[in-house]
Amino acid sequence: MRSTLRNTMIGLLSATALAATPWLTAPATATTDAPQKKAAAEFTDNFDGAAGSAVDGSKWGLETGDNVNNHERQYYTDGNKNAALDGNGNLVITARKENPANYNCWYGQCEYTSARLNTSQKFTTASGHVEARMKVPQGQGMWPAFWMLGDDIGSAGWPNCGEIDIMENVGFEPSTVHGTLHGPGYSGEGGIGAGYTLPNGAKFSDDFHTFAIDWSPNKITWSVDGNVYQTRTPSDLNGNRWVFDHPFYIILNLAVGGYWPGDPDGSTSFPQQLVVDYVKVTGGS
Ligand SMILES: [Ca+2]
Repeated sequence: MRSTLRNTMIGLLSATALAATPWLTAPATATTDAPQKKAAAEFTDNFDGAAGSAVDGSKWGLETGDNVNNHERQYYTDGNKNAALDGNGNLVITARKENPANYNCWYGQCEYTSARLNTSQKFTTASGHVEARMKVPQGQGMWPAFWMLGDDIGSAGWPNCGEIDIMENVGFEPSTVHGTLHGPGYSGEGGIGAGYTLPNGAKFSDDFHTFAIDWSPNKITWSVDGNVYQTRTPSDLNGNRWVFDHPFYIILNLAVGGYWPGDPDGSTSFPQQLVVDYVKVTGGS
């Protein structure tokens, strides 16, 4: 996402997770000291469930609030307000032009609602095949993303914790997605990445596609529908530090507006939907 929801994340962690579970502040020595004894980290959510129900709380947490870091325009809500199962095996993250509860954003009264989910405190991995199958929305100002942040963001901060953007799409580029690494010395506009463009002017919003990384020590490759379009190793970082050697958690969100996509305009229809068939991780560690 080229930046993080730091204000909300820190608020969420300190106010909720850390207060409720003080053991989280202890070093995770049991897992990090004996990786050879640990089973491969696996994660699957096929988003099966009744229409309208919220996501599985054992797998996902919802981040709430606004995000001034990217100048995003939406307010992220909790429960099933903007992230719900559709009853057909999909998670639907819906961005609406509304403000039903007097939500306050960095720019004043919020203009939009949406949702942002993560597996922080629930699932992390430091390698493996990380994949989602999804159909993105289409419209000026839309910014769907499937990405990962280093689990040590609370102590190391961003970008030292590392950020792996598996898939980002901005509304003014309907045929292209981006995969990017952010870390110390290569964050924000300096992120290391590449784009993948569908042939013949096809739009990503026309159909479902799979977006994945294959992540091993000192190497990450990105693919769309199995087509590898980018490989990154420490030699790509211009002498900067590779920070993708520790556990990361997964994030799914649909941002509205911001520095990169620009804001919605008269051509943008609402509601907009990011439809996710599944998220899975195999061969993780
Ligand atoms: Ca599914």
